[in-house]
Amino acid sequence: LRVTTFGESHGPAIGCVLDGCPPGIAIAPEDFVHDLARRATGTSRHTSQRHEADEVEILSGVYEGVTTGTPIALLIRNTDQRSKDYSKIAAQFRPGHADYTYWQKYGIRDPRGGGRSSARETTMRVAAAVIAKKWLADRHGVRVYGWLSQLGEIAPQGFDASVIEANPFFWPHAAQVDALETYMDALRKSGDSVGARVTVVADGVPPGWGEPVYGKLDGDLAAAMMSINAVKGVEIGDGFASVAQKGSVHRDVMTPDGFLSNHAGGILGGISSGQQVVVSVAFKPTSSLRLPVDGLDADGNVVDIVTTGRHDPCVGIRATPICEAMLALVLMDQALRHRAQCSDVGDVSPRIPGSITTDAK
Ligand code: EPS
Repeated sequence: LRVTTFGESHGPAIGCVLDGCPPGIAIAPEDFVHDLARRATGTSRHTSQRHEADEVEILSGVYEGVTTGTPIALLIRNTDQRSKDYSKIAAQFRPGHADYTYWQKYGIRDPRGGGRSSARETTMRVAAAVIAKKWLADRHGVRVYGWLSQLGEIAPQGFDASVIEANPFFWPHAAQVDALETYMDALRKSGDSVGARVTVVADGVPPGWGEPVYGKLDGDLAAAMMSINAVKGVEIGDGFASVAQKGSVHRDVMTPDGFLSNHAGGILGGISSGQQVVVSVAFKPTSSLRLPVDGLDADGNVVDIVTTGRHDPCVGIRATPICEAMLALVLMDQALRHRAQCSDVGDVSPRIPGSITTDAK
């Protein structure tokens, strides 16, 4: 499975091509609405107030409502990219922003709304993954979902999966939502931004997905998550907490009824174990701030930089569907590779039925 996206935040349209998808998956334009709305800007006062229609046009690869096996091309026309004078922003480099490294690499500046470095690019990842999520669910009973597992220094004080979709933060503990609203209101008024952590999981992944050395499931997941704009870290299972653990604690004990823990995050030796796959992703605080700061202009002079516009004070708030998307796309890719190489093997004994009580929280 191969995915690429194209388009700029303030260009005429954004799109993706999803190649290598099996034929026969039922897909209609309505299927994209739910996940695109979950990721969209302007759905609460805590995100950018840009209002995009995010209406998907299926250009190829689907005939009479089902995928044909040929490349699937999806397009979304930008509808709320305000035209403005880009000359000032084009002549400056914001500290912490990719505009400096794009310039160093290409020697060409596309200042229209951040171009490819805008979070707008993630729209098409979510669109492509609608197909992957559907295939994983229908074909393998795999369910991918996630939540915001840290906002700045605030961590959830409880976990109830049923409340995640009922608040603008994808937060798993309803009693804290008012406090998050207050925190975000103060942050927005201050002109600053903050980082966040997103946790995504996949239930129902069978054992055996992933290549043992090159193309490890965890390696592919790390690369996929790191390819999202603003991501600075990825953990599988206990991740960096494993550093302080003893082996006698970290090992997930096997019983005929299930694993007794899931420190490994459902992946052993690059291959899924049949437990819940658990990935958590660190998002940096966004760099487009109203707070003035010294930056450089294109001639190398120090200049005062203040970014105006409709920016996210915490891009992690709407990143849960984006991380779900990358998890689903990687799982579908690995499932297809496993089917290609190992479909003759069948189930081998003993097969442990996942974890007993150890799903991520
Ligand atoms: C973004 C800045 C804002 C956001 C944008 C991400 O847009 P603009 O370029 O118009 O200022 O609205 O996010 C989206 C449009 C989106 O769909 O996610 C940025 O700087 O990353």
